[in-house]
Amino acid sequence: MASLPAAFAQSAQPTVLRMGIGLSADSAKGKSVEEFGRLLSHYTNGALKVELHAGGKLGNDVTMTEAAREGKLDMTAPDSSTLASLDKRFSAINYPFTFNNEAEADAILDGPWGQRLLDALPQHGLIGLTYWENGFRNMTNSRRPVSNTGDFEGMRMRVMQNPMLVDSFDKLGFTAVPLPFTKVYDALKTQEVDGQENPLTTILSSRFYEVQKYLTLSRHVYSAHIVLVSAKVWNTLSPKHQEAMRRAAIEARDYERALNREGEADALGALKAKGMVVTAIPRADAERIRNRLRGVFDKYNGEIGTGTMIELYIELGRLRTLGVGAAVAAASAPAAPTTSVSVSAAAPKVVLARTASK
Ligand code: TK8
Repeated sequence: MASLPAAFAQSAQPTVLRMGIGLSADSAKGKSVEEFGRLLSHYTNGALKVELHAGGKLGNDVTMTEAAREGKLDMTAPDSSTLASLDKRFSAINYPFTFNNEAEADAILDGPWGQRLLDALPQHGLIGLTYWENGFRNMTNSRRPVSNTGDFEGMRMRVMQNPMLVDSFDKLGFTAVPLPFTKVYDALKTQEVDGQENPLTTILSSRFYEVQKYLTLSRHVYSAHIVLVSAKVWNTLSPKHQEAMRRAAIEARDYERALNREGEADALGALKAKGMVVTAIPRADAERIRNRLRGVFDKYNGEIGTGTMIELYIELGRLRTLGVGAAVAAASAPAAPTTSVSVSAAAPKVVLARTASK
């Protein structure tokens, strides 16, 4: 090998990008990292490869993001809420009962609003390629069926490491316990916390049903995973390879979202079959919850910047006026009538008036 010209040696030796994720290899996310790797290898004629390290083996969302910033990890895909420590605007994605359906989330995150947040990352040592779906979050707990906001009282609830979420859950009567995802299963098992909240696909792929009896279909927060590359690594790649990375990440995004969405309906059936007792938060409670959170929103609107929030609500108002996602949401509503996916939130109403007056 040593006698080969450098160019030959290089083409024979692919660059391997190590990508760490918190979810398991058989989650929609894990499968989509594999798909991303296949596409990337294809578009770079085998020059770039991706190596998946799933199940939190390389750390949690916060520590893997830090490692990527330092150039010690090539890629990761944390829940975007954890990036609020770098840029507070990331919290805006996770305001409870803000997106009515997946189509709205896609339009916002893939549009100029989502892009502006990605554009803020290079100054923090990260390249944000695109948003993948984590999904609408639902609650589980080991104590009792939850079917209205009164049932939240006193329950110790694990939440993601994001101050807006901690404040929101506290305000609703829970005792919010921020923990990295990698600690959740054990914390539930030892009853250090009573409950957690995640998309149905994660509750299934992370086997939370083994340690949680009650599932509440609440769809209270939409959350996204963000595909990150260490800027230190990115800067060593040729423009052609950078382009291939973006293209592969976006194509894998569409694959991941489709897989996650298909998986959601199946996951509900599977969780029931595992013996989980399923309840739902009625539609009217969502409105009440948002009203109770006004003070929290006021605080974070200030931190995030009201301009960013208004732009978000104007865009949501525009999408609702156009009926984006309405048909999809109706078609994908779970069987039980009380598990409706669509919730009209207090704040966007104001926005509809704004949009209408344009
Ligand atoms: C996995 C996490 C997970 C998220 C959470 O690393 O922390 O609850 O929903 O998907 O990103």
